[in-house]
Amino acid sequence: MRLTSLVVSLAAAAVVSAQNQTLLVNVGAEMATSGGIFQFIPNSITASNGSVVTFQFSGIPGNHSVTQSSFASPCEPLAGGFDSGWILIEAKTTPLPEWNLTITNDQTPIWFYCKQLIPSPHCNAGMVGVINVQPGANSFSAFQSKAMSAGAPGEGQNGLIGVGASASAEPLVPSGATHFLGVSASATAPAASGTGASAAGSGTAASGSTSSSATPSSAAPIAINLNFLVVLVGVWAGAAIVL
Ligand SMILES: *[C@@H]1O[C@H](CO)[C@@H](O)[C@H](O)[C@H]1NC(C)=O
Ligand SMILES: *[C@@H]1O[C@H](CO)[C@@H](O)[C@H](O)[C@H]1NC(C)=O
Ligand SMILES: *[C@@H]1O[C@H](CO)[C@@H](O)[C@H](O)[C@H]1NC(C)=O
Ligand SMILES: *[C@@H]1O[C@H](CO)[C@@H](O)[C@H](O)[C@H]1NC(C)=O
Ligand SMILES: [Cu+2]
Repeated sequence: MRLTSLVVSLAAAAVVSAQNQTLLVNVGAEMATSGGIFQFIPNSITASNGSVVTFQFSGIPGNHSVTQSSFASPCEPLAGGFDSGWILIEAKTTPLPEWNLTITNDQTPIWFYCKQLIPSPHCNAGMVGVINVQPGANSFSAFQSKAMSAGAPGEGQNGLIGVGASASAEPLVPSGATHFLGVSASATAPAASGTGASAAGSGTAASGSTSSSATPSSAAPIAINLNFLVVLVGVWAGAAIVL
């Protein structure tokens, strides 16, 4: 009986850790918020493959972006990176503007910044964040320090598909908010290590289908195995009760 409850709790823990998470990141804050308006809250999260990170543009008034960069160049758009474009929100809307990114590779850090220059560059004020930071020298605080001493943020426009995370749709922009897209970054963006993907708008069919189809096919067997485990444990628990 003791063994059975141990097995049940272990299986329950495994199921919880394998489930896709839904995570919320606030984009921008208010004057009164500790740390000021130029920040992502939280600015460092962990998210496994298949998890959805909801970027909610809740800093009002605000005019921010969620733009993928790299540790090496914190305030420059990453070639083949994701980019929400700017969302201007002057007064509260219902719902708030939001943009969902689904994690496609949780094994490598996903760095991002806000590319807004008005009234002063947000990235250089420290408006940066990371998903899945790893132990070592490339910490969030090292990244933020580099951002604050970097040159003016890159404004080039990337699309929905990123490196390690992608969106399946443009941001939700309710009436009362405004969406701005810049000029394509494909001609100027620095190269991403290990990817030849071009940085373009939502029409990047080739890189998009490659990176988004990889995850479901590798994740599906895990889900099936876990379901099987749960059934198996249920049968064991049932047997233990009968005995
Ligand atoms: C979790 O994410 C994977 C990969 O995107 C997907 O195939 C699966 O359906 C998701 N599971 C749930 C419960 O949402
Ligand atoms: C919002 O940002 C966009 C892109 O930088 C800019 O074109 C627009 O003028 C800004 N609007 C306000 C009110 O700051
Ligand atoms: C998440 O997906 C990426 C890309 O397919 C893969 O390399 C990585 O191993 C996956 N992570 C886990 C924990 O399976
Ligand atoms: C973002 O994802 C969350 C959780 O899956 C969902 O409830 C919400 O409707 C999505 N928002 C958009 C704009 O797709
Ligand atoms: Cu900003």
